[in-house]
Amino acid sequence: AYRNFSSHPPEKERTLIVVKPDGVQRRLVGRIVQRFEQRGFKLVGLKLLQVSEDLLAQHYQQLRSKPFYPDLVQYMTSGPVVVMAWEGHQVIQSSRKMVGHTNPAEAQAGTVRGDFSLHVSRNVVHASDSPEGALRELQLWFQGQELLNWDCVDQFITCEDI
Ligand code: IDP
Repeated sequence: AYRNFSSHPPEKERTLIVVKPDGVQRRLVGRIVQRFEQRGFKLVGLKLLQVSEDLLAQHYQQLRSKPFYPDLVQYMTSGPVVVMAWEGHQVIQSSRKMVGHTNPAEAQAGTVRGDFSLHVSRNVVHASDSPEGALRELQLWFQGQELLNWDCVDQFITCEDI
């Protein structure tokens, strides 16, 4: 396995991506999923859910004292979210780049936020920002058995060579 990467083996890193309520309501789920598939990442967890204020308080524990926190809670609980776990080489760093700047006005074209949003209070998507954050958030949003390990049917042709 990974014979073509002998000096730089790919890392099996995982991250949490959440399509926020505005993304679900605006029918952006498919296009966001498509970007991660197209990049070559592997989907290892996926569900639609209504977030509780308690889970959100844990997820955004570092923002609880911010003046915008009440609005953030209202936003994030305004409808269902799609929660995903994606796996692949440097997926945490790459997905932050794919998602773009927190403030869509600063986000580059080609990023999810830069292509689909205008305002920081409706910025469509969440992506974990560090290995520690990704681990913490995956454990918060997913039960262990909801994250699956699986192989490509064509792994001997393509998947090893991605
Ligand atoms: P991130 O989502 O890019 O990691 P954070 O600073 O962790 O950015 O902020 C979390 C979320 O809080 C943002 O994605 C956005 O939805 C919301 N947020 C951040 N700053 C503001 C603000 O100044 N006004 C309103 N909402 C904000």
